[in-house]
Amino acid sequence: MTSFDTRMQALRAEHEALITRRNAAVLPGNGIYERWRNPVVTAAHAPLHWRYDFDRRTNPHLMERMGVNAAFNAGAIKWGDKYCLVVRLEGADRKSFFAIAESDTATEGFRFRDLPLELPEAGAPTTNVYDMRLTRHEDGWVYGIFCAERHDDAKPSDPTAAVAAAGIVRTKDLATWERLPDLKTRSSQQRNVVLHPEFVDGRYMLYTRPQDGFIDAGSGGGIAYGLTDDLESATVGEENIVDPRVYHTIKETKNGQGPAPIKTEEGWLHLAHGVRNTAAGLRYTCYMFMTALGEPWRVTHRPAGALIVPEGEERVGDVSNVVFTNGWIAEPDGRVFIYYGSSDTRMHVATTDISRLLDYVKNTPEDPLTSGASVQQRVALAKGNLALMERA
Ligand code: M1P
Repeated sequence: MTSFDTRMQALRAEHEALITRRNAAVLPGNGIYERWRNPVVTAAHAPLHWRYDFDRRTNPHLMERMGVNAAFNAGAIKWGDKYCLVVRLEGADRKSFFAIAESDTATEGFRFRDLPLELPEAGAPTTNVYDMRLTRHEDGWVYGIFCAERHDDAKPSDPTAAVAAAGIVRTKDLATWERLPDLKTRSSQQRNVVLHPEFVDGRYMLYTRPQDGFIDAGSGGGIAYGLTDDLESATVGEENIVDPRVYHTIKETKNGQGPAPIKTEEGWLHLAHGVRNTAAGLRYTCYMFMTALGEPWRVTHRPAGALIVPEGEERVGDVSNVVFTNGWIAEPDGRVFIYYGSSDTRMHVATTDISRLLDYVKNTPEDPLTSGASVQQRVALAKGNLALMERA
C-alpha cells in the first residue's frame, strides 16, 4: 500500500469515527435544559472531498489544500424525519459559506450533504455570508435570512470597512434556493434579521437589529421589528424596539434575535443573544423572553440574565467567550432542541421542552437592575428555602 493509500484510509476512518460518535446528555444540568457532551458539528465534520484533492497525480502527498477552519452558528429545521442544520462553515481563506448537515437524531450523527450551498447573488457580489435564520412561513415558503457582508466602498483605503445587510433566500425543498434582493431599511447596517413565521395584518414581520457600525450597535437600541408588504422587494420603514439594550445587563453592548420564535399557547418564545464588553473583549451569552400571541412585538416576560453562557471548551475558539444561537427545533410532542455555536468555532445542542421553557420564562424573576434589589431577590429565595428546610 502506498503512503497515499495509507493516509486516505486513516483520514476516512478518523472522519467516520467522528461522525458516528455517540453523544450523551450531561446530567443533572440546571433543570431548564441539558447540555450534550460532544459538539454536534465541527470543522472536522466537513467532508474530506471538500478539503483534499483525491487525485494522486495532482496531490501525491494527499495534502489538505483547502482546509475548513470552523463550523458554527447554524440555522435549524426539521425536514421530514431529518434534523437539518444550515451550518456556517468558514474556509481557511476566511470566507464563510453554508452547507446542510443532517441526521436522523437531533443530538448526534450529523453528516454534510455532498455539496455546500451555492447561493445566487443579488446585486453586487457578497464578500461573505453567515448566520442563516430559517423560517417556515405560513405563506408556504421556507425563508433563510443571513448576513450579507460587502466592503464599504465609501472608504476605499480602509480594508476593514464593511457593510452588513440582510440577504434573503427561499426554498420549497431545501435543495434549490432562490435569492431575493437584500432587505432595505433606514439603518446603514443590519445583522441578525429574522422573519416572523406568521403574517401581521397581512404583512411580513421582520425582527431587525439596526446598528451604526459593522461591529458597534451605536445608537441601535436593540432588537427591533418592522413590517414589509412583500419579500420580493423587502423594505422596512419604521423600526420599533422589541427588546432594548439595557445598562449593566448581559445585553448592554448589543443584542440580536436568535432563531424565529416558537409559538406556544401562552405566547411566542424568543431566544436571543446578548453582548457585554469586558477587559477581555466582548462576551456573548444567550437569553430568552416571551411576547404576546397577538402582538409578537410586545414582551410579556423577561427572565433576568442568560440562559446559556460559554462553559468549558465552549469558552475558547477563534472568537472566545461567545455562545450564539440562530437555530432551534420544536417537535410536536413539545421537545425542543437548541443548537448553538461556541466561540465562532463549533456547534452544540441543548435539549429541553416547551413546558420547561414556559416555566422558565414565566417564573424566573426579571432583572431588578441594581445590586440592592438583586440581593433582596436572593435573600427572599434563601429565607424561603431555610424555612422549608427547618420544617422538613
Ligand atoms: O463573533 C461573535 C459574533 O459576532 C457577530 O454577532 P453580532 O451580530 O451580535 O455583532 C456575528 O458575526 C456572529 O456571527 C458572531 O458569532
